[in-house]
Amino acid sequence: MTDIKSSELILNPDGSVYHLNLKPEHIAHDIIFVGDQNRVEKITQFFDHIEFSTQKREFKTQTGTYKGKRLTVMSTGIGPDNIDIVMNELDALVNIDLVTRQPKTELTSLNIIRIGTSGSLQADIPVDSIVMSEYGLGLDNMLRSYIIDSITDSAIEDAFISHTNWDMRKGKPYVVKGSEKLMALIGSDSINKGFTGTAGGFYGPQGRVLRLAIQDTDLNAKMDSFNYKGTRMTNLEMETGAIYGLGKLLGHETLSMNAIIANRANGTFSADPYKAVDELIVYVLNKLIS
Ligand code: R1P
Repeated sequence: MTDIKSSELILNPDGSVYHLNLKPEHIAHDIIFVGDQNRVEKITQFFDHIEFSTQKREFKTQTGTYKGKRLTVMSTGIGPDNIDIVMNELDALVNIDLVTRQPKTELTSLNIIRIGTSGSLQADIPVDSIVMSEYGLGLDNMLRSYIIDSITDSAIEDAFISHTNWDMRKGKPYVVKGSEKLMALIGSDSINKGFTGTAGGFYGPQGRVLRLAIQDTDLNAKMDSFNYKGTRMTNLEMETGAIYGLGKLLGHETLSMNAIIANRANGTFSADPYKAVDELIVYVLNKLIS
């Protein structure tokens, strides 16, 4: 096989991958994603010790141990475009020999758990609660640059397109399920589950109107009422669908856990969003060592 060219797999002078600034030895097998770079230390403050830290742009990484378990915490910044960078470079760290520039024959599957913030779409999923994303429902188009038909659920996609009368000029929504292995490890009966909508932007793409008119003012109401065989839309954010899609394509286990800090259905926002996130962090860390 020909080598992956320097222009395609870009390495820094020290041999680390271009955006993440990481070498293979810097990452654990279990990885926590957060959006906000300031959330990395909110997690690693609980660690026994930190062995490695780096940051380039919005991508901050720390690796250490929590109660003896080696974990990496990494900020992805905002949006599916950043997830394309993070997932591909993380995968390169474990599944491409960075010296020979050849894909490895024996592949490694990482466990990747996102601890994110999100807006609920249902009045009965209040602020400060937790949502586990059973499915990512991607309203962004990033994933469609790849060949995704084998990992997406076309029956749910068709039902969503029909229910929302989706304008296909915005691109075709995609649906990917999260890791059943990680859902079994991290989930519990008291946690809300459902479809997490992943938008390619924060305002118009999530139905927010400031000064610009949007293409479909009823979209959030239509998403609220979408129900596929008993599974409904729970929340809206900007990374889960892309993480699930690239995780499945690359062979990694992925799960997204969401602290609900806004309720779009009744217009409320958490009085203490940091507390909701802190509680989710402690919950996930303890599940990871269970
Ligand atoms: C928007 O404010 C950001 O917050 C949410 C969205 O997905 C988006 O990234 O998640 P994080 O708090 O994890 O960044």
